[in-house]
This record gives sequence, C-alpha cells and structure tokens, in this order.
Amino acid sequence: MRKFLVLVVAVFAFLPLTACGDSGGGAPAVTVQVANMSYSPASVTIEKGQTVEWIFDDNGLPHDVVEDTGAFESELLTEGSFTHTFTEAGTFSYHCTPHPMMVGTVVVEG
Ligand SMILES: [Cu+2]
Repeated sequence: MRKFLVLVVAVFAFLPLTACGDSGGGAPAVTVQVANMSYSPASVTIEKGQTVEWIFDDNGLPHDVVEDTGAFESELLTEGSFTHTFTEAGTFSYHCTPHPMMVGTVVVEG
C-alpha cells in the first residue's frame, strides 16, 4: 500500500512536466519573433501536431507569414501574433509578402 502511494505521488509530480512537453493543440511549442526585418529564429523544428506562434513587433512595420505553397498564411500585422498548428510532417518554407528577402522554415518531424 505504501508503495502504491509513492507511485501515485510520483505520477502526479510528473504530470505538469508531461503537460508542458506535449503542446499539441494547446500552447505553442516554439515562438518566432518577427522583428528587425527578419524571423528569429529563421528555422525551427517541431513535432507533428505542435503549434508555432509568430510574434509581430517591428516598430509598426507590417509583416506577414505566408507559406510558399499556400499551406498557411497570416494577415499583414504590425503587432499581435499568428499561430499555426502543423498536422503533417514536412519542411515548410515561408516568406513575408512585402519583404521577399524575409524567409523562414518550419521543419515538422513525424
Ligand atoms: Cu516583412
């Protein structure tokens, strides 16, 4: 009985960690800053089902996040954020419409 209690306590102690690591559909797994005319980091790697959040903060300069083949697309934004949940593995390249030199990549591992 005592062993059982210890096990229960151990399981509950790890629950918050588990919830943190598995961010499918919930909190973003990674954030990308859209500032200084660039995406930072320009390349991120996530697991299938995880969410990426782009945070726009470039002193009023409007940017967007447009996947090269149209898989996802944000509005032009000067502030706030855009999130996308990746349900398929693959490499997704994106760019900024007004600034085509701004490019980034999301690698989604299966
Ligand atoms: Cu831009």
